Amino acid sequence: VETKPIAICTWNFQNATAKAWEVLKNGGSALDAVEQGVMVEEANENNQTVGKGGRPDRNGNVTLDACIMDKDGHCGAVLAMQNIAHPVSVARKVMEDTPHVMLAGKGAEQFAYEKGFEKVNLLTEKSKQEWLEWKKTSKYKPIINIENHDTIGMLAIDKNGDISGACTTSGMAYKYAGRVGDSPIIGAGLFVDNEVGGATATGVGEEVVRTVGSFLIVELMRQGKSPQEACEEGVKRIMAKNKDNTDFQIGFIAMNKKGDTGSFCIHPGFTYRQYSNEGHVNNPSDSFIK
Ligand code: SD4
Repeated sequence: VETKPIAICTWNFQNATAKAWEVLKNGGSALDAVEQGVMVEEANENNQTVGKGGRPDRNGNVTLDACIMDKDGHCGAVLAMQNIAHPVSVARKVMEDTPHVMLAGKGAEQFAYEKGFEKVNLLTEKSKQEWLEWKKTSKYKPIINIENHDTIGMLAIDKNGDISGACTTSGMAYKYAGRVGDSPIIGAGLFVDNEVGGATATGVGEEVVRTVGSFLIVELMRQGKSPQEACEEGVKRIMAKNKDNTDFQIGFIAMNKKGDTGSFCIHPGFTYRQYSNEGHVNNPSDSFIK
């Protein structure tokens, strides 16, 4: 297989993808590229769905979910972790420095401190004020493509042809305390098999978990489907379980070993950013509902 360095991510996160591309161009690994790439959004306080600045749960606590997966199928994840600015990096430490795959809540936070991560306040004034406003009615309804869907999932191939992926989010705004979505669940929000390709998701995580979406897409590619065809099937599987409800968004992106990419979503509006030697583009995704 001819090697084709490439980085893609959910949505139009240009700075994050540019960072991943810089790592790849300098000969870095796909693992470093996806970690450093998504860290850009974790640090971006204006992104209210990832890292610092993320919207809190209904109690006003920002709780973060993230995972990472490498070319050897090693993976690490943190679930509902508070007070740490870069959950993806903690997830990587879980992968590299522990015999475990997932650490949750206080345990994850404690582990992060032991690894030298600083305690930071993740709740910005803007997210706090919006939460206080939300509390007046406490009505929870995800708004398609606007409120709740800016999780970053990223996939990369490096100069050796190896694939890695990462996914990081603050989850659904005003979720129940302790709620965990798809993003840190290996196989749901992210899956990489270096022999085949990778996939990652954004949108209403419960639906992605129910169908183990990213694993499904990688397995469909293993069986011969293109990344595009596999993403379409992934969304159709979800829609088959939601015949009377299209009131939510899901977006999948996928990449195979050759560096071919694809995406599919429920509602128009989802895009994915792509950097490779062929250029830097924001690809519009085809959608189930036209
Ligand atoms: C979740 N998939 O926690 C995430 C939400 C998301 O942009 O994609 N937000 O369910």
